[in-house]
Amino acid sequence: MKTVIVVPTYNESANIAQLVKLIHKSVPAALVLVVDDSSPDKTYELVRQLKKKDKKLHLLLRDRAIKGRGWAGRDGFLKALQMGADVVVEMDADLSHQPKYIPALIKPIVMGKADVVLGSRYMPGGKDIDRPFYRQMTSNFAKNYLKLVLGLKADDPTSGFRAYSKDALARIKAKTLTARDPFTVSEILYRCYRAKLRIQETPIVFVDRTKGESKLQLTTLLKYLARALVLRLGPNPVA
Ligand SMILES: Nc1nc2c(ncn2[C@@H]2O[C@H](COP(=O)(O)OP(=O)(O)OP(=O)(O)O)[C@@H](O)[C@H]2O)c(=O)[nH]1
Ligand SMILES: [Mg+2]
Repeated sequence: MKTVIVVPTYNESANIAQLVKLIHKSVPAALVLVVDDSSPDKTYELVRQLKKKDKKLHLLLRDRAIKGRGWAGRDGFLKALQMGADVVVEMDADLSHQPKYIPALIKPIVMGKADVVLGSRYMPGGKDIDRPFYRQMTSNFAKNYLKLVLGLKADDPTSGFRAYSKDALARIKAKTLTARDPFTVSEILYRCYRAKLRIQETPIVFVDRTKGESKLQLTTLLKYLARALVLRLGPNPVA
């Protein structure tokens, strides 16, 4: 089974080399596809350099004018399928998602027991970083709200560390994913539920980024809550 690890990047030059190294260590046979939106810090240049000595490293360079975590992920999925992937993993580049968990994420799919596996911070064995109290409240509320509004049963519906089978990406019509930004994780999971895919979770310990800058703002999070409602009230996206 061919595995492709999709890593969307925007200004991750401080992290990408270390991440690629750790991915190879954890899953030596897997290919890594960095999807960079022409980062101002030239993350893509660094990847180009690394690629010269690393046949398992690939780069999908997108125009900055269409930048976005969601669209980058979607284009990464499509490219991974073109590359012949049977299993596609998506993870952040900032080392919050530790590559050592990749084998546990892909195993249920390889064994034919799941279509989608979520790396979960909120199940026994999993852990979120120690955030300030208000941040914990927000993420807890967001999680429960999404579960209620979208009917999701997962412990960690907003986790961005996930594995999908090739068939899962076809069933959710990855090509037609609309969310340009990080709301994409909710849109995708909702589609997985509507497509009645087999979803499993495996515990992960989430580590706070130590290098590079955060891109998520509180106001954005509030907008997501409204968008979840719109998604739920709209037509079945996988019909
Ligand atoms: N290609 C691409 N990647 C992006 C974009 N925005 C964010 N990313 C990447 O998506 C991943 C998650 O983004 P983060 O900024 O870490 O978001 P976060 O984890 O919610 O925030 P932090 O608290 O800073 O970790 C990282 O690998 C980013 O580099 C974008 O517009 N385009
Ligand atoms: Mg992050």
